[in-house]
Amino acid sequence: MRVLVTGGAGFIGSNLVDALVARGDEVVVLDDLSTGKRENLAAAGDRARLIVGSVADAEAVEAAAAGCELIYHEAAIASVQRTVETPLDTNLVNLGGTLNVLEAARAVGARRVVFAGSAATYGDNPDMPLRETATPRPLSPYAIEKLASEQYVRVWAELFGLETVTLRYFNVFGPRQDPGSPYSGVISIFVDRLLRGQVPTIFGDGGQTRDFVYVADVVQANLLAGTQPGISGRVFNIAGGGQTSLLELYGHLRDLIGGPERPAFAEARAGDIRHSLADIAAARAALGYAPSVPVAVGLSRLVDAVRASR
Ligand code: UD2
Repeated sequence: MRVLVTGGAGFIGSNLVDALVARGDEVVVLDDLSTGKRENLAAAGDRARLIVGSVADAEAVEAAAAGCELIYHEAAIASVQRTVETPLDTNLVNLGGTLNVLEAARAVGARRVVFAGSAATYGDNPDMPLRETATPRPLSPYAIEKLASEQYVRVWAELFGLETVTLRYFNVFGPRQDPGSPYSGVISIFVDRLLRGQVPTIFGDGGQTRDFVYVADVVQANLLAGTQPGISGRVFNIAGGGQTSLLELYGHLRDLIGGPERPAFAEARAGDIRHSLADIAAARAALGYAPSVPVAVGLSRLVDAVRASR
């Protein structure tokens, strides 16, 4: 089948593209290469066709979607910081882009749209483990853009009979995640620093926890969400379903790479959430999702991949 992946040259998108190509799909990628990279599509070869364009451009989205049965909408400005600094711009991409994708899906007669939502929509909701029914408490423009997108996605299923699914990603890590900004995923930053012989910095006391999920499991969830019948209009947490503290994380990476016994410590980040843990029962029951890569194994695979690429 022909599948569109917006943001398909990015971290999560390109890992998904590889899996779609491997199962024999013909893949169209729409990516403006603002953070995505052409080389992320090298492994996919000519079974993935890259169209350079933005999801904020309705015509480009519709052209890319032509003939596609299934659409994965992974494109977004993922930097929370940028959404705080320039919300008018990021809203055009993160919310306007979602609406463009839904309208393009309708125009070309696509069967289903799978949307990349975010755990950011929960904000500082303390009801751990977080269930999809927990009250959203967005704390940033980014979280609002993802939450409002989810609502469009759900309502488009009700209004127009398009099949739609939202996957709320927790802290995703793995190969191709860019460590380039201070707000990049903590695992990408720590691996990069340790491999360069530098000392990573933990913000706060390191007792904060996250529900890390290896990108291959996020890909698994997407493949299931693209095909499973009877799930239209629903929202699912996609996470590992466990908690890892930053101190534990540092310990795992030190075992794999080496480095000083203790990392550096700096003041906790303003607005940092203390704990995050997903309830993944809904994804297990309705999608058949079962995370298969424990954090320690994912870290080892990531370190091997980053070493191989240097
Ligand atoms: C994640 C998402 C973000 C948003 C948010 C919602 C990522 C990369 N970010 O932010 O987009 O959805 O969840 O809650 O998935 N840290 C350090 N040292 C570093 C970098 C980070 O100690 O060099 C800490 C940081 O203060 C935090 C933890 O590591 O306590 C995780 O940070 P993160 O930026 O990877 O992800 P998070 O959960 O803040």
